[in-house]
Amino acid sequence: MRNIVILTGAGISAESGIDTFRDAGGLWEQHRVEDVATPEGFARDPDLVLRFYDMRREAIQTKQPNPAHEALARLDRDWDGELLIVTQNVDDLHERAGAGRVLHMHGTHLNAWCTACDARTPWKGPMIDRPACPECGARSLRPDVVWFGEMPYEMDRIHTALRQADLFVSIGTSGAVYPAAGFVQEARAMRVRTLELNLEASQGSRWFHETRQGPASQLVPQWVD
Ligand code: BJW
Repeated sequence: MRNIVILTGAGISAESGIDTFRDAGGLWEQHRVEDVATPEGFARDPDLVLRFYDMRREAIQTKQPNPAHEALARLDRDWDGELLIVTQNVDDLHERAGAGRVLHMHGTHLNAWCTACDARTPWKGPMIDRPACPECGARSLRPDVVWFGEMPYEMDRIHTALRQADLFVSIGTSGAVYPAAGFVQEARAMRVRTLELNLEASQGSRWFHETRQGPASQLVPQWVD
């Protein structure tokens, strides 16, 4: 076995203290998805959306990687075959644990995106204060994240990695959001071995060759080491 693609979701960061979306008490119980995670919601009430992401960004900055992120960083360091960690998370805990081969398909809380000139620049200070774009000066910054109805990033690179993979591992994701939720079927169609590590059965569990249930901080180091 040479080539591994790993998909991670909010569940891998849950034990670092970052809220998931769809679990009890998760973000979608506190906020309406249509209001804070769609371009239409942003157009309707930008202040609400900018406050939501300022709050999320501040919270993420105070959190630390957990043993699951650390185990994947060890794997990334030691694995001399191809490896790609495709994360749906906007946090940077994979990188802070030391992983290098990470792709953020739903964007990152580290960047702002200027809707006037299309530049991605480091996100500095609360966006609710409407800082100017460092490239063009317009006050048109939004979080560099992918909302419903928008195209996730680097899909070509992900499809290529899946086509070349020997193993696809999904960690801490509910399998509720496409296209990520469809990767397991894509992998199976290419005869790639598939493994799910999640706290509980997910919407996609039935598609995996093997599923293991439990907290990521235990399951991921067990799988890696
Ligand atoms: C633990 C744990 C522990 C807890 N240890 N585990 C096909 C069919 C139907 C619909 C569609 C389709 N294709 C596209 C769609 C529409 C839509 C979609 O999927 N809708 C569904 C709701 C049905 N998808 C899109 O719109 C996507 N775009 C797209 O497809 O573009 C195509 C296009 C074509 C042409 C023109 C234009 C576009 C974009 C989706 C963007 C999602 N964005 C968000 C917000 C990102 C920014 C932010 O962070 O705020 O991404 S929504 C949110 O959900 C976030 C997440 O990345 C994503 C997935 O959530 P995740 O990570 O799975 O979290 P949870 O909370 O759902 O699950 C956590 C899991 O962890 C649970 O299972 C727990 O049990 C587990 N867990 N503790 C281990 N300790």
